[in-house]
Amino acid sequence: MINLESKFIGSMIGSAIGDAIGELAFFYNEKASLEDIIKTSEKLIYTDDTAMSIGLAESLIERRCVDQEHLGNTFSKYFFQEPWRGYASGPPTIFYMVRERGLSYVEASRSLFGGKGSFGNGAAMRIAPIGLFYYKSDSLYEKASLSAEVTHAHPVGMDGAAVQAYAVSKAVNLDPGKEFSKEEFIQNLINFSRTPEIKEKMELVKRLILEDVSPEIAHDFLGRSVSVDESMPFAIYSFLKNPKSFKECLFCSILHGGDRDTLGAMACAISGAYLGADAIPPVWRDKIENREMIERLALSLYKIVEDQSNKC
Ligand code: AR6
Ligand code: MG
Repeated sequence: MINLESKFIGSMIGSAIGDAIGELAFFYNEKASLEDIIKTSEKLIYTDDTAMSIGLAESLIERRCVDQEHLGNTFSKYFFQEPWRGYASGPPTIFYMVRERGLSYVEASRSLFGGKGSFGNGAAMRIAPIGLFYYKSDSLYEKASLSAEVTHAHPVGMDGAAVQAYAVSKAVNLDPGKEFSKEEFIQNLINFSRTPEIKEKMELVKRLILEDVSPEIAHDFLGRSVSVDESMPFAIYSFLKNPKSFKECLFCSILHGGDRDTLGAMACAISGAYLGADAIPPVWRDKIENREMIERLALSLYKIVEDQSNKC
């Protein structure tokens, strides 16, 4: 079994790399041209997915718990510092509402989209730190939904994020030196989910994997929008289709259309948590911006978990 530090780092840095390379794939959508541009790029630049994941990790480390107000403030701080990272409309709307109208983050989040809250994939794309921090905790679902609710209050937005966090935690617990049952992995996610929308999509992922359906067709079935029930399932599919290779998992997740940066961030958070940091091509790791900071955050999360000094 590889060490847990490597799994924590692999998940956090892997997700950042998946995000950055996924974003490039919007412009270079063939494997060869994408590999060329990665080679010639000096730096890999991540998007809002990783900016928010960094915020989530920092808040967990500082508060040792999911503290919604602190978490919202941390997200907001990074948004106002770097608003160009590619945020969709929801989170910034919340940050302005809190700043200008004095609402709490959860009140603002619940008011979006006609009072239904967001079911975008923005809570799932950033959730690796929760999957790591609570990787052996019974309260993972509750913590994941609390972290999601700050910006994504729709039940499907929270459920999709919780299932993505659970996939990361399962991947941490698995030994990459041994075979695992894909059917059992996906069945665990089905049992963990709490909305019919996500459960149904996870059932579909199970069929697509067991019947060895190609990525093109799988993506047609699962959907290509930014809603979490149409993107997170394809990230799970991409991991299960390529469990032994970080690189192939990434290419599968981002080269078939859809919300490429976020698909890369989600699929690679799981792959990195399973395979560990050494499975990531070293040149990619060297090129990702803020590598040291992200890896330091992953190690701090690990230390808190191992010392059992998390407050809840
Ligand atoms: N009703 C209708 N449409 C909705 C609803 C709803 N309840 N919820 C979400 N949408 P948002 P995110 C649609 O704005 O999830 C970035 O590029 C709506 O069209 O909460 O943080 C990231 O990198 C809305 O604009 O943002 C991700 O790729 C959209 O879903 C992506 O955007 C996104 O929801 C995630 O953004
Ligand atoms: Mg993004």
